[in-house]
Amino acid sequence: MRNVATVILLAALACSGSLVADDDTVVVVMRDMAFDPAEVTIRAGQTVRWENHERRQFHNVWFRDLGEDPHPYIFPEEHIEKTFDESGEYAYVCEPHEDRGMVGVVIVE
Ligand SMILES: [Cu+2]
Repeated sequence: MRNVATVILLAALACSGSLVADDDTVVVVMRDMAFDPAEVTIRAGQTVRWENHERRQFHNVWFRDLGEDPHPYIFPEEHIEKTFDESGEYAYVCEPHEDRGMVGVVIVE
């Protein structure tokens, strides 16, 4: 029974591009050399969690415009989180795959 529930949960996750882990966390999936969804809109104080759902490929998240250093690589089944306290548009890239279009933006209202 538990396995059935797990399968249903995984199917639900696979079908939804964007999901909310809880009221204060929005999930962006890294898969197929892309951020999904590439654009998320959140409220100030909410957290974005980037989850790597690739089978083998690593990625990272780099808010270059903020003057930050690139985050270390995030490998499959790993994730990172970042909380946004001020409204604005925060563009980011995956440093090793920016030239393949792996870019995203967090809009904080
Ligand atoms: Cu990447």
